[in-house]
Amino acid sequence: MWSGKTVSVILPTYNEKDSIRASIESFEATGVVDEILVVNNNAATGTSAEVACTRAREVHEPEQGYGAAIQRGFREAIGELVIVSEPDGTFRGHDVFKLLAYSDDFEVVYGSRTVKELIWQGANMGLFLKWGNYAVAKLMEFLFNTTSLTDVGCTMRCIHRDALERIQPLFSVSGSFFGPEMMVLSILKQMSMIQVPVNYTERVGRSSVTGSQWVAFALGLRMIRLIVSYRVRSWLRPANFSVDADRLALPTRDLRLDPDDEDEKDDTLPFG
Ligand SMILES: Nc1nc2c(ncn2[C@@H]2O[C@H](COP(=O)(O)OP(=O)(O)OP(=O)(O)O)[C@@H](O)[C@H]2O)c(=O)[nH]1
Ligand SMILES: [Mg+2]
Repeated sequence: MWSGKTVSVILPTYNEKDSIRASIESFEATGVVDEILVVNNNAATGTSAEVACTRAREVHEPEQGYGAAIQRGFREAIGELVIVSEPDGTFRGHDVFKLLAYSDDFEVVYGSRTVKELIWQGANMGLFLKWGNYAVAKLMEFLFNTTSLTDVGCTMRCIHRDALERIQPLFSVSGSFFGPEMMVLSILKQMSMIQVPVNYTERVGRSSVTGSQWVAFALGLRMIRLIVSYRVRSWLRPANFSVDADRLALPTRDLRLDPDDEDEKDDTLPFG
């Protein structure tokens, strides 16, 4: 539980047999996670046996793909705060506290892996990936005039259940660039959001996406195409991305003064 809300962690898995158990245990060790949901996406043989040694729940998603696996997790998770991460050893369970702390004030909290101080030795975040992610994130920030963004490929994120339900029907990407699609949709739906640095460590086992620079470069181009296409579509058909009037970018906790609360007035307006 965090701030009176139940917390779910979704871990999509494909090729993380050797790291998934330790990853689950690192989230369990935080003491604030109520549910750990592993989405087995036709994962390596032996993965289920590792998961069975923990208290995580496992579901099987037959449709192949990073986006398909995470969307299945969103449909299955029961927490009021839903966190997504990867069980490949690159993220640390302890970092849920960074996301949760900001979730008190924001509907969506995205992680960023491009802050130098938190990139560990051996992490797959060399100059090409770091500046590539940073550049595409700045393109998104510029095109949508939104909050400061420094990464478009970080899986680690936290979203409130009611916010998730507003963008869930719009998800269309089942592959590796689902991450930026979710970011763009949360911007278009004018959610309160922020991106915060998280630790990024060395992967256990072979990376299947960003391990090859060519694959990563092609993925970057597809991400740019997706971002630009959403920008153009939202200009041409704004009704498709309309926002409920009462939902306009307020923090999750309404920080405005309660005009009826005399004590609050005294505390916060010493000269008033
Ligand atoms: N590659 C791949 N990953 C999948 C698939 N389904 C789920 N995933 C999960 O997606 C996450 C990303 O895959 P990775 O192999 O770690 O990709 P990566 O090269 O490390 O890419 P980054 O994590 O973005 O740096 C992992 O948690 C996978 O288990 C799939 O069909 N293919
Ligand atoms: Mg990874």
